[in-house]
Amino acid sequence: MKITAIEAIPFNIPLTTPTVFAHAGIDSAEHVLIRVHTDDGVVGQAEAPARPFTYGESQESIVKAINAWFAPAMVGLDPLRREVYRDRMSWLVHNHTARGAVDMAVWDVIGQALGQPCHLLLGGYTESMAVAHILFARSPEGMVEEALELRERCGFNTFKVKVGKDVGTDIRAVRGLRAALGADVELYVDANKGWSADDAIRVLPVMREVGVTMLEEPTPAFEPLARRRVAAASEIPILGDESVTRLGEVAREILDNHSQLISIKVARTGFTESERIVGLCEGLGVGMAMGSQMDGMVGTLATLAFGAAFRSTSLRAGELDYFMQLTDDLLTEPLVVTDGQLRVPGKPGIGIEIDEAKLAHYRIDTD
Ligand code: MUC
Ligand code: MG
Repeated sequence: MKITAIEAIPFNIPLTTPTVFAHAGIDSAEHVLIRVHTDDGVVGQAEAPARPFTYGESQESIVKAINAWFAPAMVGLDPLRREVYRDRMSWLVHNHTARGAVDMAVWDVIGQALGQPCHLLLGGYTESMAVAHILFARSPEGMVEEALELRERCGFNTFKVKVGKDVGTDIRAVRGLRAALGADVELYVDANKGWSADDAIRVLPVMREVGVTMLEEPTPAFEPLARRRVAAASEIPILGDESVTRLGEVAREILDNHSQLISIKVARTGFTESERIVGLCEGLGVGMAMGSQMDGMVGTLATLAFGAAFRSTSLRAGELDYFMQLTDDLLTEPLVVTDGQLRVPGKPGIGIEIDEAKLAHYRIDTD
């Protein structure tokens, strides 16, 4: 089998309400659907989300990276030769989600060609994962209301609380959530680099008091002394996210002891590099959580396939419900979180079945 073409289709889906977090936010899901075509008719798919605040990518830059650099490097290759295409794509710096999506779409080709789901090809540890719901920045009362409503409706037991805009609001939010949800619910926080080291150290006693289990990216990713101070002061493990966008950064963060847990986002490291990150973390005794690059349903299926494949990535609840913030999506069968869990569909490849009418409606590259 040979890769014959790679398509990059930008599409926009409005959100129900704008997503806001410490340093940025989005009003609509601006993503690119990647399709890897092969000479025997199998088409692999994946989603690249444009997240300029983390990777500097836009829909336009993703389409450009695919058309100008990644597609020419891949066309003519046997999709099983993952080390060859990894090598051929490695000269280009950045372009994380464009590269990640190409990699996952090739895995989708392989799964479909073999008639096997990707989570089985990768490891096949489990068929479902617990889902963590992300509470984006709004009033503390609004967060409490949302958490109670979603726990009732979808059975969530784990909540990630967006903090990092204002320390006073952050404290009211975590205290309010703990009081409303009780002791059995897991709470962790993500500051998206929004705190200074002083802010982080100031809120630590409150985070301990309310039983926060992880502090995600508390301070700016590339301020080593601030990170060292916070890591030294914190009994709560720090979960690296924006600071660990590729394998070498994961190694550096762990060796510097700035992060004691690693967020794996397949949107940025695909399946091939994410597998290496899993091996590195396991070998060093560092835990992982499956993060969301604010994935739509297509991206969520990929995160789920990878997370369910390994014991170490399925131990913690994965961030697998951002699609609920979108007014619509592209799959023929929408994903539903039940009893706080999402089940792997079990279809060959990643299991992505696109509703072509919806894609035609939301794509922005046609008149
Ligand atoms: C998250 O919760 O980690 C926000 C910025 C980013 O890079 O990812 C998100 C989602
Ligand atoms: Mg994060």
